[in-house]
Amino acid sequence: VKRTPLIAGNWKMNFDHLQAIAFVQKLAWSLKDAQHNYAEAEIAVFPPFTDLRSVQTLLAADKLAVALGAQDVSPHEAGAYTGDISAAMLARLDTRYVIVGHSERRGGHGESDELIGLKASAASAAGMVPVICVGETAADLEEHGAAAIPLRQLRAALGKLPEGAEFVVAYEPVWAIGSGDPATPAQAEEVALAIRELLRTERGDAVADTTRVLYGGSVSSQNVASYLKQPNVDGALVGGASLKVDEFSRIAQFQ
Ligand code: G2H
Repeated sequence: VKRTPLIAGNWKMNFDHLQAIAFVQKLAWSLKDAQHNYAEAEIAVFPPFTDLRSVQTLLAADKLAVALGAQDVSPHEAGAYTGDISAAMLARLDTRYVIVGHSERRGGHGESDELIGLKASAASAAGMVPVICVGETAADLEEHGAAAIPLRQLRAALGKLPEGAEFVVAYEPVWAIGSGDPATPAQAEEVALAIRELLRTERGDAVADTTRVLYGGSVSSQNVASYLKQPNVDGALVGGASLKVDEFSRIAQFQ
């Protein structure tokens, strides 16, 4: 089964809306210069909430084949949730993807497996595709091995996500994030394969064969191709290296 690779740039808390506009314009030129073959990979950027409107407008005007993603979403539909952003609000901005369960939210904001499942479900109900992040810490790795914690996290999220919902899984070992010490391609493949096997048991062959499993954690233009070569790795969630136009553009042309 052929899965279209997804190259996702997670900007985290970087770029105000003016910087975002400048970045996306440069990215558009860079990708056009390179005559990037969009059919081969899907590219998405995940700006902070305050930049989404500006980036949406630019992407629409430029007819650029770059999808828009958000970094988080409220599990609630609407109402008295100060500081939250609803899935409907994001969907109205042509947001296609929503990251849920990034380790910086699991760790830094105490988000539970259950909450992350509810967020995935809210995104899906609004017509978007959740990018469910899973990954083990260095201590987890030592105690349980690589796959156990990611699989527990994914199983919990799937428990809240209705059958038939499209989703993406991003395997991001916490010890590899922003550390410059990425997982080896073989390590990424081992967990990606375990994830796909879990999808097969939980959701059946069609979902297991078509769902994209990304690797994230210190991905760069130097190493991206080595991950994409793995049979069960279908793309990358890129943080630090997605903030430099030329570097992200090279990553997007990983072939
Ligand atoms: C992992 C990744 C993007 P970085 O958080 O989600 O960040 O590429 O900086 O390790």
